[in-house]
Amino acid sequence: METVDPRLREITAKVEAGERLSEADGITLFSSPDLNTLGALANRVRLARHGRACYFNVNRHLNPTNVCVYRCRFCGFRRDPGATGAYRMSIDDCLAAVAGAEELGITELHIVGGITPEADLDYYEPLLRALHAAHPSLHLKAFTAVEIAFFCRRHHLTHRACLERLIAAGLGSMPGGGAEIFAERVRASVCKEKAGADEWLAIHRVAHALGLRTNATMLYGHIETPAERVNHMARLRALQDETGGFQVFIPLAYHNENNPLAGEMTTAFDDLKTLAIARLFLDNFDHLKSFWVMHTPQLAQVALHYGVDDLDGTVTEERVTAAAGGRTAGHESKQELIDLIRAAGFEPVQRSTVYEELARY
Ligand code: V47
Ligand code: SF4
Repeated sequence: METVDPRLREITAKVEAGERLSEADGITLFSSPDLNTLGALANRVRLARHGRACYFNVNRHLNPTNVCVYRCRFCGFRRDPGATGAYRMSIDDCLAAVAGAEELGITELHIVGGITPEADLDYYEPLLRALHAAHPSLHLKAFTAVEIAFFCRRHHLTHRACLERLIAAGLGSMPGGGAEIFAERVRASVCKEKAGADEWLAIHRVAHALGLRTNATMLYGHIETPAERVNHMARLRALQDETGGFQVFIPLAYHNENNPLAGEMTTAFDDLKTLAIARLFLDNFDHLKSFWVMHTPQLAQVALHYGVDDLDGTVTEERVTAAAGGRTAGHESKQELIDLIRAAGFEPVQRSTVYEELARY
């Protein structure tokens, strides 16, 4: 019995010849049920790039405020100003949350928050300076391009001037959030207030020009079509051709609790397929991350065989996924991460935020 989808033969040949996949190829891959052939191909690409290494870091998240004046329909994290459960941490609250980080082996703080005039540069600049002064060895990975766009509007700054100020205050790199799906049709429906695709990409372009490494995400599994997922990746690939500044691509699986969109959750089949296609399509991205908090540690282990080479980190106190129903959004210890990588047949490599190797286990 024929088990290989014949349409994948041509695509396999292209990948093996080092030829770039077209958007049409990407759409074909999404329409194929042949996950094993797709996964095996993505795994070959992954092994050629990284061998059996699986990267992780020891980090914690800091979400200084959940107050947000935007209303993304997939978001369970945001609160209206003054609503029950709304918070904004003071600088002292943030310092207290991060106290003792070095003793716990933490090397990175991932800082993102809601969009509110109460958390503009007048709030964040002193916060970064205070964190940097108290913890000079901690890498501050902070602010999605959506937050940067908001700071620029509020303070009448260019993207460059805003990023320069934040770098001077201690910013070390930028996370990849806020990208969602670039297609205007989707943004108009699920996140119409936030910075659009062009501005998201423009901010990352400037960040790269200033020497900041950045990450890129895609929030999938809601109202987008396969073609819109592929086009999202194509736009990232084009910018990466220009700058080379992206470190990693992170597909984020939509979670459906406490948010107005109330869609279906993604299936493991779709998660693995999306990761494998990303590995094949984004030929100029070094790393592919399964954010285990969203995919679950169990699926993240399997994903290591479908193109993934990075499991993010220990992720202490992540709140965005938890708010939307993530059951694993707590804290995975370093030893637990090492054990689950080993059990999947890979070699745990602790990395810094910018992918320097810190230890191999
Ligand atoms: O921008 C919001 C997404 C992002 C939901 O750069 C949701 O290393 C799923 O960007 N279901 C924040 N996702 C998280 C993020 C991230 C996470 C880990 C590592 C990195 C990195 C970046 O989470 C938001 C949005 O795209 N999100 N609501 C939801 N219901
Ligand atoms: Fe606000 Fe971010 Fe939630 Fe959108 S995803 S509503 S910008 S906190």
